[in-house]
Amino acid sequence: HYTFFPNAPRWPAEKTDLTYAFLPDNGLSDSVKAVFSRAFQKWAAVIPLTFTETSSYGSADIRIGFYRGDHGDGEPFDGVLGTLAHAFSPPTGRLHLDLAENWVVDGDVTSSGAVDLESVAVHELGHVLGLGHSSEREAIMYPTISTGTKKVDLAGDDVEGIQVLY
Ligand code: TQI
Ligand code: ZN
Ligand code: ZN
Repeated sequence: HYTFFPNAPRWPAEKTDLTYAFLPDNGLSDSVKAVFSRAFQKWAAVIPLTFTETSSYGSADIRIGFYRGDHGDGEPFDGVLGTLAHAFSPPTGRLHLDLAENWVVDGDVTSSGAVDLESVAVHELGHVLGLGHSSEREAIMYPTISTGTKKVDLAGDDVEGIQVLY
């Protein structure tokens, strides 16, 4: 079953068109940006919110960046595997990924230690929107994923949870 963060924070009701931006320093490829675009659309398909990329990082609602080790928010990354990424509850909009991972973008995720970017992006966006972890193994918001796995489609439980919030 789905959960929320304590006190069920969500993006404010009057804010239905959210913007997102990528950390300019990362110089991300179009294929990485396309993965996030697809991940946003999974959620946008089931709730009345839209997500639009903006180039003004400073004023974006949701800020996405890859960082290594200690990056100043008290939640340092730990190198290969362990923590892959984290996101903060609404309306913070921070989504950080560990630069040290062997990220796979649209590719073969079965090689050892590979982490599928889209699977992690869909999961972290669930946190950005206000979902906590689910007890259902099929859910995107289930707290673990096997390495070498791709899981990018929302389960009924994810949809129910996000539709309760929005
Ligand atoms: N990162 C944890 C996660 O996103 C960080 C975390 C732990 C967290 N508890 C939290 C974030 C509570 C918000 C609220 O769950 S992780 C997976 C999964 C991670 C794990 O690196 O362990 C995914 C990131 F589910 F696959 F194991 C993304 Cl998809
Ligand atoms: Zn961080
Ligand atoms: Zn999580």
